Amino acid sequence: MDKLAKDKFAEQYMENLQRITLKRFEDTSNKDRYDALCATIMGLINKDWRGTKAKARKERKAYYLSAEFLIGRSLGNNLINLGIYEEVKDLLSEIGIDFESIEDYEDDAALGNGGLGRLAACFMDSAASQNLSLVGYGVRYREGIFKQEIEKGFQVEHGDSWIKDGDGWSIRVDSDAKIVKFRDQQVKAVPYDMPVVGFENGVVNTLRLWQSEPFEEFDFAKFNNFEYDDAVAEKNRAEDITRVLYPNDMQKAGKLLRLKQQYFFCSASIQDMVETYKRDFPTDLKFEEFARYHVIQLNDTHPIIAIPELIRVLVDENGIFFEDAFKIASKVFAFTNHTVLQEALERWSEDLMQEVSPRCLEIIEQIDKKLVEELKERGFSEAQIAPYRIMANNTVHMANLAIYIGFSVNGVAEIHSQILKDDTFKEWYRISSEKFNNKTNGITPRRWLVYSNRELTNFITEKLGTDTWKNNLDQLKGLEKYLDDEKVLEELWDIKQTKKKQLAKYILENEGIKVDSKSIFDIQIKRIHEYKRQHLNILHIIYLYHQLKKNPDMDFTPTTFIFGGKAAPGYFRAKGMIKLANEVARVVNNDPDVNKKMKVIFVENYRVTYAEKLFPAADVSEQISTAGKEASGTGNMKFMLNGALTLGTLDGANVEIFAEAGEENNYRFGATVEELAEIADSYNPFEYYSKDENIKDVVDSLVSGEFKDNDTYYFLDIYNELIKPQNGERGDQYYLLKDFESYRQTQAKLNKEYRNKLEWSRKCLKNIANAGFFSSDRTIVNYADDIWKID
Ligand code: GPK
Repeated sequence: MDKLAKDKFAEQYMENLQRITLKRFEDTSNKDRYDALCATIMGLINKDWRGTKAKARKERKAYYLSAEFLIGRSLGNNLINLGIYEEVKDLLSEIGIDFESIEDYEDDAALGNGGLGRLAACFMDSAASQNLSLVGYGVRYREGIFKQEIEKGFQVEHGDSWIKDGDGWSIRVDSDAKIVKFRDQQVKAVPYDMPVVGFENGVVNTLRLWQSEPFEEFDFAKFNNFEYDDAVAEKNRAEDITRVLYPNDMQKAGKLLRLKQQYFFCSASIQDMVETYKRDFPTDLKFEEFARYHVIQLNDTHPIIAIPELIRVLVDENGIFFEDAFKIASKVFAFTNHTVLQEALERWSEDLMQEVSPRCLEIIEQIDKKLVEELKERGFSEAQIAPYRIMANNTVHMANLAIYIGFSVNGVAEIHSQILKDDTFKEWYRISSEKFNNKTNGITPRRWLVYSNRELTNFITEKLGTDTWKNNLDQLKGLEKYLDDEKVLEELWDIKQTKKKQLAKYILENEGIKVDSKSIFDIQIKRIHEYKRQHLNILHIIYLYHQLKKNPDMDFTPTTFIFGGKAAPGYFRAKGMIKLANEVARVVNNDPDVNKKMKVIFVENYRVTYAEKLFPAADVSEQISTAGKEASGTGNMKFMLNGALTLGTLDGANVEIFAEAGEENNYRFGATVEELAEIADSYNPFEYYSKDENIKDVVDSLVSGEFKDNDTYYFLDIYNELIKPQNGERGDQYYLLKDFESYRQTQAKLNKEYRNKLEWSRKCLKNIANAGFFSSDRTIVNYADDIWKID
């Protein structure tokens, strides 16, 4: 900003502050000051926003349909992308406002569960930054993911009404409201548009989130008739649809309300596209050309109902023949899969589908019929057709619908996309191999480095002699010339120390525990899940604890083990894992024999804003999922970019991280997908338990009374799962005991090697220098070039 722009910004800010509050400056609260800053920024970007919209009119655009956008805070990120972060901070400080205290006023927009939702947010940032016309469509949940409190070591869930004090980053567009018709109910879908500011390029894209509302706020006739309850019932029923985000990731909810949410936002979005198309091409309207202007990326199975909805709108409301509508749809839709876990692949019962939209169900039946005819024509038998069926046993198989109609099916990392072809969707791959492709995930370097690690950002800019790397992340490769420069390696080490001290301070303030910032920061932050194996990490901590108890002078580099993550409220075992982490933390942290050498922290309410402090401070990135189960992971990339070394299995994007940065610069352990496939039928965890003393010791400690679960049977449940067959399945579904020894040895190796500061720092630099591939700028350009065909 030049002097003029700065003065103008300051003037606008003061004007907004006064207009919003009617108060004297001295009397304004932090909340007032935060609100005024939002308003000023919204004013500043308004022209670019309108400009971007105008330019993209009548152009081919991509639409990202996603039930989740895990945005976090917007203030800092928007200022960074506008290129005015430092200036605004200084400017505020000149008028006596501390930026950080007003920044803390912003609630996270936590409209997602984890990786899938955060990926959508990173994609929006990258598309705008790469000047790509991408419109995001989603749900404006009034309640985001629950707030997690840890009480006595247990997770307790609380509501997250993030917009109760207003929402400075949205514009309500009443004129674009739609009517969504369910079998038994009609509601208004009101769009709230959020700006997506591109990185220093004048582009502002749009994320449009739909909120459900009644047609009439209040039924006065009923009220006058003394039917008070009925008067508000209809309003509540309408608002219920977007009331709350379902807090399970990787698990189909199977609930009517959830399907209603999906149909709600998909119907509104499809109507929006069709209406806009008709408005933009009033005279020369040709629906055959709809696919020339629209490509819709379906973020997992949740928005797949958009397919029958598009066909419905074309056929029923625009007089198109079914066959033609089908053809249009098959050029418009592309599908991304995010998991191979069967429990996440949505299948809806016909009854529920009927409850939500009988017409869509009819269309799905028609599509299934067409599929069956086609396959019969190709000589497939009934039995051969079965795995392809979109409707079978009174259920609708959403993934099959998307793969049949869609022109593209992609996984989110090389290994994952291969498993889709070999296993999950192998039948489809046999007949439609051309649809299958990979798009390895990425993360936006603006939020995950420039914003959250100012120190490392400055270091990189100084070393590269330019800051053009911020949207050309491959340039980080240039850092390799410092791999043997001891001074630079020390500088990098010191930056990590700074970030660790900052985190230690934050942890003391928020968790009330003092940690040694000189210790190794070993961090596992992600949703709590058996396949992610936080309990492998915990069992190993118990092992170390017992070793240190026996031998306090053991050769061991002090380590702080940090966990963070939420469990789905109905996921018993995951909640047990949280209790176990907290209980081990309590025992270890309070044991004076060991607590100078190790500490265990479970951070409360892990979320985007906490993540921004954790990633930059990590020495070790725990990516220890069972090989083949983690589709990609994206936290692994955030750690890498911030100079942490990966302790991980050959799973998801870890494989590509090892390939880019060199396995020798990270810590790989554990069985591979192939090795696990080989032993799948013969694996006997009990053998590992009885033959390996270390394993026996830690597994037994789950039920010995050393760690207390307050009679919830959480720990017994974990114990049983590890060594006993469970309803017909063998124990240890996720091969913890199989991988334990390999994990133990690899931990021991890194624990030793950490002491060689220069060598460690060299590995960190090597990782940072090779993190360029994991920019979501690269991912989004891959989508744009290969799938969307937009420039
Ligand atoms: C996958 F299927 C799902 C889901 O429902 N939620 C979710 O967050 C994650 N994911 C994968 O588990 C990660 O491996 C992946 O990196 C992320 O989606 C983004 O693709």
